[in-house]
Amino acid sequence: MDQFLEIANQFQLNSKAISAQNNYGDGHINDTFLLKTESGESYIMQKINTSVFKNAEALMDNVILVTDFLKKKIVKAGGDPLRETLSVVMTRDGKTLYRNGGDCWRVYTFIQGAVTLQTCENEEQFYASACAFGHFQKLLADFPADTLYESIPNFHNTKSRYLDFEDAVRKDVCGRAASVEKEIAFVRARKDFAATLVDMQERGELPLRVTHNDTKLNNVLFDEKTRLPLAVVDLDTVMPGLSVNDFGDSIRFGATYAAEDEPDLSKVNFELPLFECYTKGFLGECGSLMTENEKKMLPIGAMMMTFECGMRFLTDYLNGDTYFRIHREGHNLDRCRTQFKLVSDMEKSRAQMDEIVRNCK
Ligand code: ADP
Ligand code: GN1
Ligand code: MG
Repeated sequence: MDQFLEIANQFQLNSKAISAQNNYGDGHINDTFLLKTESGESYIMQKINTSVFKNAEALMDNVILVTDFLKKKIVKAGGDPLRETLSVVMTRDGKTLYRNGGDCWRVYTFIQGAVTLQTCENEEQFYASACAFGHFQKLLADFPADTLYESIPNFHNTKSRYLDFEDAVRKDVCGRAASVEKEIAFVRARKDFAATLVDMQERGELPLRVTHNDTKLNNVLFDEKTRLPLAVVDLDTVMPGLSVNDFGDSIRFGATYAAEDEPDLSKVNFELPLFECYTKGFLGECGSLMTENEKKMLPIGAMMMTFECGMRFLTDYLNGDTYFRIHREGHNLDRCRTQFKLVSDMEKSRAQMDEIVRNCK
């Protein structure tokens, strides 16, 4: 504890940090702490996972560029720049990060009076999250993409994710491949599908935009009282990407009432009404910026992100759980299975998904 307080006090807090609560939130990559100070303020302190984010300084430059840009737009629209996006707290010597041995730390001011959801509770909230991510996309439509560092190269390149998966099967470092033959076959049967969006982007049929790239429901803060969306957080992967993938990653996580790691697959069902209200909210905010191709490919974006994420969980399971934080034996396999169940459901609902998108345009 003392060690964490010592780190916290390297930052320009309003007063001395007196407690640091670990495991705040439910992220799989960084370590999040809730700080409290002598004068009663709260802050979010994070240990950045530097094996995932290779250049944390460049990553923080991105966060500053994006949040400065957003703050100007928020002020123009009459909003509150301290609650509607993240605010970085600098170290005492004016840096965005504090390095301590091999570890790398940052601090954000705590956005008060907000809640996050770990699973979707109802259609209204999912609709609200769609408006938040759609609005985020709209606000960043004129952000200069070439000023951004690519924090994780090939992040949503599903083709290269497929090659990583085959590599993990071939190496089978933990001897787990034999026990997941069914899941391996599921991925292999969709090898051509994996290339669909990457190929379209390479052919110029889908534009690169500045996207969030990690549009999980728990990366939106909702106002505790009004339940309206307040801020989009977790800006580590804001970089050029596909709009359909931002749409799709939200559907993957939120268009079901089950948790991402639900072990009982009978509870994991893709919910078309949730898909419909997300589509309405997202297109309502940024549909006018999107091309016809982008809109047409929204259902594929949903299937792609769900498939990709399941494949990443399986790859990590085969590699010995070195990327995503796990809390129990077989956790990544459980996560993989929920994703593949959702992909199967979506494949069966494809015609209805297309119809919903057509009706929302
Ligand atoms: P990870 O990269 O591990 O997902 P996040 O940046 O998403 O970490 O933070 C984890 C959780 O902490 C979020 O889901 C949200 O609930 C909460 N959180 C993050 N930043 C803030 C903030 N500035 N104010 C209030 N809560 C925050
Ligand atoms: C990770 O950091 P977090 O938990 O918001 C991952 C996403 C996955 C997600 C699956 C940098 O997101 O890509 O979709 O887990 N982030 C990174 O829940 O790999
Ligand atoms: Mg997060």
